[in-house]
Amino acid sequence: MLTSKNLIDLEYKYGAHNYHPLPVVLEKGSGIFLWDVEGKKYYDFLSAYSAVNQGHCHPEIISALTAQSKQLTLTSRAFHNNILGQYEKFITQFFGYDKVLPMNTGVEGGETAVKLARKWAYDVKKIPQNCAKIIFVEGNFWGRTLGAISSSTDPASTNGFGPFMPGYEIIPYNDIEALDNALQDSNVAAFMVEPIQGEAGVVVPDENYLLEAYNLCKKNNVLFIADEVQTGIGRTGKMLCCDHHGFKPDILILGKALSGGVFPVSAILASNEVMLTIKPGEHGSTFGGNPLACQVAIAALKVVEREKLAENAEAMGEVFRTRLTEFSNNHKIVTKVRGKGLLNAIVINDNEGSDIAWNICLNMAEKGLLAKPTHGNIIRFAPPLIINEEQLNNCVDIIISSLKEFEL
Ligand code: IF1
Repeated sequence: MLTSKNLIDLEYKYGAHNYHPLPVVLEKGSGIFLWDVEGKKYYDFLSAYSAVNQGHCHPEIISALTAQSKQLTLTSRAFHNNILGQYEKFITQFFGYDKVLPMNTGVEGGETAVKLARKWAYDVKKIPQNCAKIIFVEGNFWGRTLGAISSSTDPASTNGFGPFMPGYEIIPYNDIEALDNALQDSNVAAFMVEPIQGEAGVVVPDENYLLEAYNLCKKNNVLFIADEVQTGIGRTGKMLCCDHHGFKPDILILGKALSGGVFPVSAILASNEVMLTIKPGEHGSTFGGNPLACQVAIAALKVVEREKLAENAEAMGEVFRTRLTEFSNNHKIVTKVRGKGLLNAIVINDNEGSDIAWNICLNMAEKGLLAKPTHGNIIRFAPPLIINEEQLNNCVDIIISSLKEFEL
């Protein structure tokens, strides 16, 4: 029987060293729970970075996966398959768009959105060829490809990977005046933004920022691209985070929980005017729109809707932030509590370089709760959206008990 240590050693010896995981080796997941190879049980408070909103191995998603897996898994798009059209109708009506372009990972969703925006700029807005600009914000994260890191302001994402993609402009997040100024350039095709910045540490903009940004884009004939790969599918207390602000993005990017963590599925949704600028043979992917992914995504979305997971995220998030804010008001170790729905984070009172947040996460793991720091002193808390109030309060008890052990 291979122990956690044996398995970690195997990864170290034979795998790339492109991650620094917590020293926990998981072998089973169900609902909000995970078990390691020694049989220790944990509450999952990361949800694979919001890919497991429906809970681990949700039975309805698994049965959709297994049924289709015995029928047909992949044809490529060289031919039609009997599931794709039904999925495309389902998801476009579910979110209220004309069309969907199916891909696999979140970053492919971002790359597709950038390509669509450029095509639309040249074909519809009539921007001169190769002059289209996309506006991004500081602190953004949309994946690891060269197209994605070209918009990054995080040295850990960019150092040593240049040269970078031209046609990008980066402005401060949550700064309407900066966006207004950037949009004066008639060559701007689109503004791409996360409604809440996940990787940056669950950075929530001012309440009116997103709608004002959207209205500025409309005024300047610029596409608003919402990267809802992490905030979407119920995570922030609405089906989409943009739903809190009363507008529909021109291009919507979904991923992660679109499959409930069961399979890589991403989707880009847009109007006919935008989507039909890409012609046959101009974009796609081997696995994009495969029947397995389509069935899994239909099941995953139905679960979120029928189990009212967005509503539960809203309610449980209030409980979480209320208790952690009350703790923070009376203990110096936590300087800030922020988030929306069940996408939350606490800022630990230390300089970014120290490893208090890491040690707090190790301490919580000992106590049976898994979370991981981002950017040194910020700990993100994002449990599956199925968590109930009793379980949530048990988890907050664990979190507070660990924080108290590191009180300043
Ligand atoms: C890893 C971070 C989170 C994303 C948003 C697109 C993507 C992501 C808003 C790309 C992916 C993942 C990547 C994953 C860890 C996780 C992450 F810490 F890396 F930054 F969530 F914050 N848009 N985020 O958050 O989607 O191509 O990965 O499917 O280990 O790199 P992807």
